[in-house]
Amino acid sequence: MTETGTPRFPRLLVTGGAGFIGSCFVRDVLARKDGTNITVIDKLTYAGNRANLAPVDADPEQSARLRFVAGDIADQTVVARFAAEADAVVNFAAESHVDRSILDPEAFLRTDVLGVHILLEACRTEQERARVGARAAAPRFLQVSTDEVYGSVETGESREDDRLEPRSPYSSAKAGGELLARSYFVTYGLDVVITRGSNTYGPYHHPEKLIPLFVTNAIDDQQLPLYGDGLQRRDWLYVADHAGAIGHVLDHGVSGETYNVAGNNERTNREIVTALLEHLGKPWSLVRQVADRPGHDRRYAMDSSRLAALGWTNTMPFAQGLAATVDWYIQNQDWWRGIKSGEWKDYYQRQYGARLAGSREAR
Ligand code: NAD
Ligand code: TDX
Repeated sequence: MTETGTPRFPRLLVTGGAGFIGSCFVRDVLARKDGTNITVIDKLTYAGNRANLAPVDADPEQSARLRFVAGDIADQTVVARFAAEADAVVNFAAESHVDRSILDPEAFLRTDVLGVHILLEACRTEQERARVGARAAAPRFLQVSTDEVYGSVETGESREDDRLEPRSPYSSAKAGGELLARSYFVTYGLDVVITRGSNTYGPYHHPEKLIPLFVTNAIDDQQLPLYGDGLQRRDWLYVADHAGAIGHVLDHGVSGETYNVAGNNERTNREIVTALLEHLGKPWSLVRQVADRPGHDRRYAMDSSRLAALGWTNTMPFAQGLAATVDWYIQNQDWWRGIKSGEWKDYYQRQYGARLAGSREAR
């Protein structure tokens, strides 16, 4: 947003806007009621859910400023059409789950690398149109990346200029996507900014990920499959803080720069599970120690002073965010029970069947 209250980018193309973080970004930007119009392109994979935008549909003023396109970012025709009408492109679209990338990596390359390439090419076409006067300015491109591109960080905190050492098919594909985005800044002078966010949690989080999986399983008194010793460490960031930081970088980020978005809430997985069970009033005996994730990154931690210098700080205290998240899952059971059916059952069996059969009580 500019100082006059008018949006810097009045027409946004938001890819992956029906997913967890993308839908939060769309809901929050439209709720500002500053006149921003958003086109969402989302393939509606197993992780995408049109219902994540229901709060927008419920308000006629907001829904009039949202256009939803069911489409693939790797589809050049769809992307070109909507990039032509956008002042900025914010790319949330991705295959995002590490465990699925271990089971089946190919979809990750297609969306997280090739999809980014198609989006960048569409922006490059628009840059050329701007050069010949067919539009006012080239679109800005924001690539949503992840702390996982640094790989496992045993001590200290990753800074933006550190080496990228991704270790899973997911994080390697994400690193490929963001390096490609950076190359379009260097090579073609495209206006590119990149964010690397920490492990994000909050409402509308697909129940395949640690926090929503364990909360929804525990509500049903189902076993909680903790990988290995459970002493892996993650830095947790509330979803509205992550979406807000992305909006801040979109508006204020320096072209060509990358910004870490840390949560500054480092916890072991065991600490997370203990807190969830406590809030739900459920026993630790639900927790099973299962075979570890292959190549499991032990720890992520980032320094986000560059983002702080740009004027952004998180606002959600961790205990409050976690409590609000657990309560949301208690109150929105239709949302996740719908997801935990159909394809989900096959996935769950593939991912956890043998693991749980060979599990032992977690001490
Ligand atoms: P998500 O899996 O919940 O949502 C991804 C969305 O992208 C879904 O709506 C899906 O339908 C859509 N999508 C997938 N492939 C597509 C394609 N080819 N074309 C169009 N749409 C497609 O993911 P999320 O947790 O909301 O993550 C959003 C972004 O943030 C991702 O780029 C992810 O790598 C990154 N990120 C996530 C976290 C986290 O903890 N969740 C942390 C840091 C960064
Ligand atoms: O069943 C489980 N048991 C378990 O012990 C699951 C699903 C996870 N875990 C562990 C693995 C990790 O140490 O919990 C931790 C968190 O796992 P995930 O929720 O799968 O997240 P992670 O692998 O850390 O990746 C997340 O953060 C960075 C997002 O899924 C990525 O999209 C993001 O880039």
